[in-house]
Amino acid sequence: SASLCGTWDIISNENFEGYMIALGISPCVQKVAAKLKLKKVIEQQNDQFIVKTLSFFRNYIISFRVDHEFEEFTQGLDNRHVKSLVSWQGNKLVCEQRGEKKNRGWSHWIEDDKLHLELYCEGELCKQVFKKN
Ligand code: RET
Repeated sequence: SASLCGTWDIISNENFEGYMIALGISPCVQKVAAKLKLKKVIEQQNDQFIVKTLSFFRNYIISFRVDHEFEEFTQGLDNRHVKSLVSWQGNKLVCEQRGEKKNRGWSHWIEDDKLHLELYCEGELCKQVFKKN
């Protein structure tokens, strides 16, 4: 399937607010975060990924190996410790984040030259779309 690699700029962000509320993000941070022009930088070497979520306000950077569970600390986000497992499900790179919050995770895929990201937590679904920079 098409590569996720590259530098991506957000063009739509549906229900980011609901997702942030589900995570318990403070109202002040929500207000700032809702307006951010997020950038994703994704790098891949074989089964190893680095995903950078960048903005003037805060950056969130993770690296992981597909099919290898890792301890993720969601620093600057909701500051929780989760056990994360990323795997390929067809053309989608899917992450399950096990921890205090139920039904939490995300999935990334390419569709029509756009990067799609769905973020979910406890019944809230946020859909973000990015175009190649
Ligand atoms: C920001 C700003 C502060 C508040 C929130 C944020 C959300 C970040 C998210 C990052 C997701 C990253 C993923 C990486 C995959 O590899 C922008 C740090 C809530 C949702 C899915």
